[in-house]
Amino acid sequence: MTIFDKILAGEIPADRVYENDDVLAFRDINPQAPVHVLVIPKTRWSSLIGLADADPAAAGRFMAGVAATARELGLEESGYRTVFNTGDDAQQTVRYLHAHILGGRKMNWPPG
Ligand code: DGP
Repeated sequence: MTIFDKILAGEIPADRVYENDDVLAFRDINPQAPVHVLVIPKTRWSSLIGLADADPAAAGRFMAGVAATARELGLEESGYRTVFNTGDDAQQTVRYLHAHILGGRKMNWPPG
C-alpha cells in the first residue's frame, strides 16, 4: 500500500484536478514548476515496468488520461513535460505508477 493507493481510496486528501474512469490526477505536494500534477491509473501498477505486461488497451487509456489531464490544465498551447521516474536510478520514491505533468515555465534539457 502506497500513499497514492490511499489518495485514490480517498483515505488521505489531495488537491484533485481531473478524474475519469481510468485515471486520477492531483497536484504534487512538492511542486517543481508552476503546474506540477501527478496522474495515476486506477488500475495499480508499481511503475512503468508493469505496463510491459499490461493490456495495451488499458495502458493506452492511462496515457489518454495523462493527455486529457494536460488539456484540462490548459497546457496544450504552451506545452508541457511528462516524466515517468522508474526505479532506483530515476529516484522513483512512490512505487505506484505515476506520470508527472510539469508546465507553466520553460523546461531545461537535459534533465538532471
Ligand atoms: P517520484 O516517485 O520520484 O516520481 O515522485 C513522487 C512524487 O510524489 C514527488 O514529486 C512528491 C509526490 N508526493 C509524495 N507524497 C505525496 C502526497 O502525499 N501527496 C501528494 N499530492 N504528492 C505526494
